Amino acid sequence: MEGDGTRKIVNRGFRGRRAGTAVPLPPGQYLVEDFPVLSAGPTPSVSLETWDLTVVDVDGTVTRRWTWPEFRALPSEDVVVDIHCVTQWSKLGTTWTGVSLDVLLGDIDTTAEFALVVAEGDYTTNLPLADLLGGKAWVAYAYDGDDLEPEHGGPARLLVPHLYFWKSAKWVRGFQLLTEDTPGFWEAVGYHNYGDPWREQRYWDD
Ligand SMILES: Nc1nc2c(c(=O)[nH]1)N[C@H]1C(S)=C(S)[C@@H](COP(=O)(O)O)O[C@H]1N2
Ligand SMILES: [Mo]
Repeated sequence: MEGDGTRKIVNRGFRGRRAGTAVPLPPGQYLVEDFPVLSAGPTPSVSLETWDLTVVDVDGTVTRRWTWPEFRALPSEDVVVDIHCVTQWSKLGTTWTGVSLDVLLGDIDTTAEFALVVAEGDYTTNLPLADLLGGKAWVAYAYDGDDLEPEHGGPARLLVPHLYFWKSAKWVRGFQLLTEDTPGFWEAVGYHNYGDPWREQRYWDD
């Protein structure tokens, strides 16, 4: 009897997906099959010779720094995640390779509760440190098994799929750890400070 019950549940889920009713999509989003490019400015040309990734602690000291070869030598993982842009497109089942923020920030002893993510150009974005930890965020350097293309943030970008995709800073270069939250590029001009797509936190008042 137990075996029969299990089989029924599996079959129900299978039929639901085939009928297109079981695809999870946050409110107000629509599906895309292509991969749109959204950048506030031009795609920077980044030299791997001078590239580094730094973590700056609350007192301004550089507590961690990796060159490109050092970063690439860190343990990485493949992740398959759904991404949700605030301009309402969502893309399901995207495949990335990157280094977990648990690896990058894991053993840092800090009083910080927030981070300002800093990218090439003037792009920044803020989030609670807790949203970078616990298997929720990566610095990704490959998409679908290939080097990350420059327009999508190559050589490396932040990937924080549980928040709107503007939090996933392309061309990421560092993390400024903070005791007090500081709005980033989009958060300062009207986009939601946290940006949870499932609660449709698009703008300040949402
Ligand atoms: N440095 C940087 N990162 C960025 C952006 C940007 O303009 N500059 N745009 C954000 C926004 S609004 C989105 S939706 C995604 C788009 O990533 P994609 O171009 O790879 O689709 O990158 C985010 N990260
Ligand atoms: Mo976006």
